[in-house]
Amino acid sequence: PRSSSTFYERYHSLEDIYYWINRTTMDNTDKVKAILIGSSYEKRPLYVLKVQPNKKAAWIDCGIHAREWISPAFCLWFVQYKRMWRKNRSLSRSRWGSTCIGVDLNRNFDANWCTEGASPEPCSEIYCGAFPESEPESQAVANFLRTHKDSVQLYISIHSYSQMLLFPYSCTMDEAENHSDLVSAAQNIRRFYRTNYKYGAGAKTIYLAPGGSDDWAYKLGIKYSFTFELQDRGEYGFLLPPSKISKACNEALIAVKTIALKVIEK
Ligand code: ING
Ligand code: ZN
Repeated sequence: PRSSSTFYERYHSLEDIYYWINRTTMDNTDKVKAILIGSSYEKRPLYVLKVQPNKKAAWIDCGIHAREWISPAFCLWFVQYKRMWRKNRSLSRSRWGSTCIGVDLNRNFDANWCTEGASPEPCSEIYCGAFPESEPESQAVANFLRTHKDSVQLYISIHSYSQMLLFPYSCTMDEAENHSDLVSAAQNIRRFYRTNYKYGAGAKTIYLAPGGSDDWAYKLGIKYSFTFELQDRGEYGFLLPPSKISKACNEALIAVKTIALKVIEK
């Protein structure tokens, strides 16, 4: 996944929204505060959510009309958006004149750069940047790997979520030249997991995504190149609670060990 957790792509009962308000404020005591400002005719509490407390503020209300379901959904989406940033923070001007922030660093590498599965529009969540390695972050990674490519035999990029082990290619539907090796490495890992992980070439397993770091590293000559999508499968999505960190990390650790052993053995 790349934009939002599935929770925000559904409508919720009032009871669920109260629960969400509670959790959002508890998990972000520094950024979000709930202020009780009254109650409805039917005696249900009315809350203001104060986000990123500042002197100057804007008021947004949602749900004044009950049948306009998309309206409260927007308020949840809006509050969530502030901490659901994906891209880096660079400024660029869109064709339409508006200024948008951020390049998707995992679309900014030189692997079928900015073809289908990426966007040339600066406001997009999958904006590829003005040219390959236009961003200091992707440049730094690429420079380091170029310098050290003879000693680096394994490239791993960690993302979340969805519980998957992905390998080249994501930038084209073509099969990697050592596809069967990559498959058997991934299968090997799965045997040690109790949690179920899907695996496969990126483009065929999730979606076409050019300009990704693992494809670029592969093309550079690092024949074992993986993207891990860690836990979970969408229950908490990007906001995996602290109590689940150790399980998610221990799994990833086993995976890294397993792959590393296999690569060294070659
Ligand atoms: N997923 C990756 C993304 O950038 C990916 C999937 C893997 C794309 C490898 C390209 C190459 O969309 C997440 N979670 O960001
Ligand atoms: Zn990611």
